[in-house]
Amino acid sequence: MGQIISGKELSKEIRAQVKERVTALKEQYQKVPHLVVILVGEDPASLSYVTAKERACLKAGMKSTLMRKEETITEEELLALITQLNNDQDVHGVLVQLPLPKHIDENKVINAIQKEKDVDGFHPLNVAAVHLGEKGILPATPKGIMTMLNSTGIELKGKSALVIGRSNIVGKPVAMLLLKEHATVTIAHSRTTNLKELALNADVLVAAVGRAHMVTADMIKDGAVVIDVGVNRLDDKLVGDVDFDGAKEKASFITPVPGGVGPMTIASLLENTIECFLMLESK
Ligand code: L34
Repeated sequence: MGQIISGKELSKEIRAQVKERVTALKEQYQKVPHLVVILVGEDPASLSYVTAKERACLKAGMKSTLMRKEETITEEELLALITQLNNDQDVHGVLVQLPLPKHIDENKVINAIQKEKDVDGFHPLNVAAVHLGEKGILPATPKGIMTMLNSTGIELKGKSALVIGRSNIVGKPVAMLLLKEHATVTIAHSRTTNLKELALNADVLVAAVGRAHMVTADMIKDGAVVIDVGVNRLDDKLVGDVDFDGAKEKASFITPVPGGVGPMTIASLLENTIECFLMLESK
């Protein structure tokens, strides 16, 4: 049976480190990092994620503002709000929780956030940095995944890694980060015809599709490291993209849902907020 990589425990350690760094920053700059999170609409899952982000900020000694906007906010109004936050010296990070309502162009909104305040790492300039292997803000979920992989002590160099899912938020960036660590990376997606074959060859498998239990035990190579990014509601229960109970018998390491990648996303966001603070304040 594989070992469980507890995002819950690992994120606690990171958050304690963040808290210490915030104390030191407060001493040095007479202020603390301030994250502003914008939530448009009433989606209960999104609300629970942004509430968790706010709580984590406050617990780490940072300043946090949650701005809730009606579903009917126009793109123009949202862009104007972002401009205002870009110009606000008291704000170090701006996060617009996704998804946005259909009448708003997500790319336009992401592009509007000042690069140095882009705590999500979604701005094209930060995306480019990841692709070029340069320094930039890493998106929180991929960053958390790499921290989890790192915590196992396994060597990624030369390993075959399969990323299932090609989203801009998770699949694409995590593939680039695995590549940077010298893994041989394959990206599978909804049109992939030989998923099982690819999966059975993978030493590291990252499932980021958003389909409950789509990765089953028979698809997992013995001793593989399995990272489950899915957060799906199935019969009122929270489950991942991986059939955990079956998969854990074959994996060497596996992340649970809940308590896996989700908490690591939040811990990485706090780290990013400090990075943004430093970029803005040490100019
Ligand atoms: N802009 N939009 C922006 N940035 C992000 O980084 C996100 N994401 C994704 C959705 N939209 C975003 C998140 O914050 C997904 N996501 C996220 C964050 C935290 C958790 C899950 C998804 C999380 O903490 N999950 C808990 C369970 C929470 C529950 O009970 O609902 C877990 O243990 O997995």
